[in-house]
Amino acid sequence: MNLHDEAAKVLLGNWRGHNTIPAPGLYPHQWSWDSAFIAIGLRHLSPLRAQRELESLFGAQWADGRVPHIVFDPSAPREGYFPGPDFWRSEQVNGPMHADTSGIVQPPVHALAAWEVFTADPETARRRGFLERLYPRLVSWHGYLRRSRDLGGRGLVSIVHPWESGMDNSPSWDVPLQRVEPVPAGEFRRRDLEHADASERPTDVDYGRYVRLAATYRDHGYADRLDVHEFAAEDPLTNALLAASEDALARIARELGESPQPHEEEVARLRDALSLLHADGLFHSFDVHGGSLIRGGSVAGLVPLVVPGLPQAQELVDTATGPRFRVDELGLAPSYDLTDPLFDPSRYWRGPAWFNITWLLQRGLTDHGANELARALRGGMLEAASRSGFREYVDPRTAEGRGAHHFSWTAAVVLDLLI
Ligand code: 9WN
Repeated sequence: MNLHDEAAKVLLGNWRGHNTIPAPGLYPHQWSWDSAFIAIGLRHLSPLRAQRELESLFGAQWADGRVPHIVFDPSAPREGYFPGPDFWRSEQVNGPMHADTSGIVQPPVHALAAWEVFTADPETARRRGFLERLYPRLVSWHGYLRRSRDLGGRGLVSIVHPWESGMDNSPSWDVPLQRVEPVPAGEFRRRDLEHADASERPTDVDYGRYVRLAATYRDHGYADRLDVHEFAAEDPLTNALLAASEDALARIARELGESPQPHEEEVARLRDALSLLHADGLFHSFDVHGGSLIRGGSVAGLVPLVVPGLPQAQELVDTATGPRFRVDELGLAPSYDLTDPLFDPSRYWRGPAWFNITWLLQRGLTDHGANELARALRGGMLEAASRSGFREYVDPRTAEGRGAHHFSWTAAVVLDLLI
């Protein structure tokens, strides 16, 4: 089988009727930013399914506009993933008729995906009213982030849980997490370790802190007030993807005969606000409680390359190709600075290369005219996916596979790169 057909097999094998799971076993439900990347690949196999992927996610949107990070599949075992629906108790906020979901969010890459899905088959999308129905929901999603998550009052979105970054155990969170008292490991049961090697996952202490933060949020009715959240960070990846998604909303608005202007203004505003996070050749998260930048080497700091017209783009290219990331040589983006003692090539977001992030960088580099480097990343991703067999992440130095097998967004970005 060639790489295209193998990728299609992974993606179609993970389809569950209305949406795609990230991977069998470890992730048996629908995840928010996974669905966006999945839709970007799936549009090449079935534009209709790609539309449904996003529609099913937004079908579980909360009344306040938030798009939950997990939508639980009622036909999957209730205890198959921890923390499951009995932990999050979303029905206490949304009522029993609403889908069971988590109460936190993930990076807002959905409008960007919606536009890409539309372009794959505008005729079917127009006939089905795909953008007409999704546009107000996307606007309300961004409105939630802008309105309820500017916890630092600086015009940037704060994430309130490491899971919201999508980069759960990134070393960026080590310092702010020190303030959080972990729930003892005996008080919850980790289901992830039934499917993945413990040396490639977060530690029990990490999990204890994740559980504490999520339970506190839940016990306050998912209220977004700084005194509820012990963890609050203005993350460059979240804010950069919001800007890129606002740019996509401007295109969507134009297609629908609406004014793109509010979205264009929002892109410009976020581009300026992001400069608050810029130092030493890349962007950093800002620890709202600590009142300072978390200086380190997370690849999240390179993701602002996806922001159109970013003034610091050349600096980011220099950092990406310098000793800390060596993306030109590796063809992949390590999730953490290779030269930092905290770099770990196998442990999740502390070093391994991930395909969605490398895809975003490749896209941003193309937009900023760094075509040769973008081509190197394309080649690196295709080779690593083929060699590892669509694993969740890989050792950035050897492309040896790590984490889950048959991982959906790995297959999705491969399909997108091949077409
Ligand atoms: C918690 C599904 C998700 C991704 C995240 C990744 C991982 C979950 C977990 O898997 O997180 O949300 O159980 O570890 O870190 O980026 O969306 O693929």
